[in-house]
Amino acid sequence: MPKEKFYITTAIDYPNARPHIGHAYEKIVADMIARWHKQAGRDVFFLTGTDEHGQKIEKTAKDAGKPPKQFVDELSEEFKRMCSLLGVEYSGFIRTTDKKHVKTALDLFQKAEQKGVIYRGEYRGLYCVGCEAFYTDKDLVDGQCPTHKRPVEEVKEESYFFKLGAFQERLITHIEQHPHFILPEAKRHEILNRLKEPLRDLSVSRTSFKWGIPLPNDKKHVMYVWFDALTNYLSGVSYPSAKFRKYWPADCHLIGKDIAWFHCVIWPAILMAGDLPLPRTVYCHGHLTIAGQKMSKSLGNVVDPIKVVESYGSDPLRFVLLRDVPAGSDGDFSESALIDRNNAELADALGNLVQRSLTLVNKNFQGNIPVCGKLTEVDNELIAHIPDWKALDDLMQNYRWSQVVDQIWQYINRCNKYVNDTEPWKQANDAERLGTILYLLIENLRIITIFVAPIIPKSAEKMAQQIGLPMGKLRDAKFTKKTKGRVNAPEVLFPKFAQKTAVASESVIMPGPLDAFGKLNLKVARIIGVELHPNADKLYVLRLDLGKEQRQIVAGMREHYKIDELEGKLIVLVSNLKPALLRGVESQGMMLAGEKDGTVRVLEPRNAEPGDSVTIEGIVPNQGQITIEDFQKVVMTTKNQVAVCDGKPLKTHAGPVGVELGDGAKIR
Ligand code: ME8
Repeated sequence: MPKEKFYITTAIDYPNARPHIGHAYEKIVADMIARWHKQAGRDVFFLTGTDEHGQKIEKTAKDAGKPPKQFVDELSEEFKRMCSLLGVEYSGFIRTTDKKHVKTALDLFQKAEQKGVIYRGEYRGLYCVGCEAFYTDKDLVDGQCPTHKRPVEEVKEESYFFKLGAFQERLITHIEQHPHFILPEAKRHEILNRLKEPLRDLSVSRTSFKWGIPLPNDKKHVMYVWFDALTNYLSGVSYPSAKFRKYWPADCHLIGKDIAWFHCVIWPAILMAGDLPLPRTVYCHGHLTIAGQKMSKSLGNVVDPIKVVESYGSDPLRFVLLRDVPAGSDGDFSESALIDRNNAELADALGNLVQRSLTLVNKNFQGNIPVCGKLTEVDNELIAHIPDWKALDDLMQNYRWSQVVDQIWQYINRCNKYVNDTEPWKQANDAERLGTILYLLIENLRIITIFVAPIIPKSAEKMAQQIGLPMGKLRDAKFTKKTKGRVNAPEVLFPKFAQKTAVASESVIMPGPLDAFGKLNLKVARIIGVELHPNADKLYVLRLDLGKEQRQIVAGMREHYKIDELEGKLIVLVSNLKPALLRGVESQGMMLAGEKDGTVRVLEPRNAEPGDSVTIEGIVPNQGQITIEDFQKVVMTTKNQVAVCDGKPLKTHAGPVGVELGDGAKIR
């Protein structure tokens, strides 16, 4: 019999910044589901990737001073690296700049045109660049984008439209007739409710930017990013090849709650227009918050999953996210919860069970798995607690992974109780009884290893190696009396971590001071002219020489320096700060100075030349422009009369940058 197939996809992430822990969460859940189905013997295809076109990417690449393709090439690699570090074993990684993807997106667009559901018209709308989406007045909160809380742009342009409304009735019928099409249930109700309102046609092309797939018959238009992005689920399995026919329709699109509408309404309509079958389930997971707050760049609380893995390893992170965030709900991530879960449930419960069992087998039976003797009541009770893999599989097929994780850990705890109840260390005089107890422990560890493998794959592999038995499939996760073999010496599976204070712990995983410093481009400049600001009595207007160019800046130095003290001085300029008008005079950058107890002194890059770079060892100056908010996140101070960030000196090639102030001055 051919194997049953299971095709699961995640959202494809925007590579406009490095991956954050929300991205990691989704990939970890998908990986657990995929691994589970593989262990159940199914033929699994697990697709993930990056969503690389659109105005937002075009703009971010431009700000970073890079061509868009080079920009996404670099960041897409970071998403792959994140997967590899997390033990996320995808079968395919699709990029929307891949040739095969572009071909698929165009093919589907043409199919819809041929069906007569695409027409040319004029678009008027309120566009949020952050969401890559249009809003109506009704959607806005205080006149701003409901997600990004910033103003939307009124846009008017020629556009192609997709007749979304033509599919409304079919969509409603499909959702009503397929209770598993949208999960969790609450999301299904929400979508059905929204579908009571008539659907407006969807604008599916843009002329206002270039970074996208040009339309085949009208090249001044590029395809709207969502039409392009959604078709990744087809191109990722090589539409329209035999592989595509094998895996399509997808069994599960696992996505975040914010993009449910695109997946539950727009995507099925596009598929209907292309005469393609609909996915079986769109599962909308919740979002992670960080210590109770929404993650955002402006709050500076974006957690980098790569840093978490570097500090704790991938399995503790996978475990805490699968254990603590209930399936389908929002959940919180904190480093202290990770440490707690790791110490209690990985190290104390599971690690200790393995350690105790293997030590006893090595000590009493020279490592040979003993023979199973007569079973007593306490043994049979333990056996009765072994979860039925078919029941767990049923839960997994219904995306109830939290319940599965919970039942597995209840079982692990039950095994620990068995050790405490039977006290094998007191049975040294009864070799048969001791053998039976230890047999039961090893046999249960064999089964536990199978169950935990999708959750903590790297540790499960180590467990199998220590127990000396090959990793089984799900159908092997049942008690037998026939297991034979030799165990190896136990090694620590889960090191324990000390709980830290909240502040110290944040510095491990939150972006550190040097991340903010990395945004700066600091240059040495010579002051070649000083004038009084015409409209402000605390400000000077300074003319600067930067070697290859000259600039003008406005500086609040009149209370601290006389004109002749500044003329000819070498200073440090934040050269990539967005120019701003200060009381009517343009300032093209900002000069750095320290302040302590009311005394202000400028940073002095002694013996350097105008135009030289000022940086910290190992940090490459940023080529893109920054805002004043970016600058305000940088924390710099003074130590031994030298300017420092995170304890490291700011330097030119001629040496450290001095400041004539005591330690701990504030540099701005
Ligand atoms: O939406 N917690 O990309 P994206 C959990 N390119 N998940 C989160 C999260 C959080 N705090 N923040 C975001 C896009 N996500 C589109 C998708 S699919 C054809 C195109 C989830 O990088 C989010 O819900 O903004 C989404 O599922 C995924 O991360 C990618 O988000």
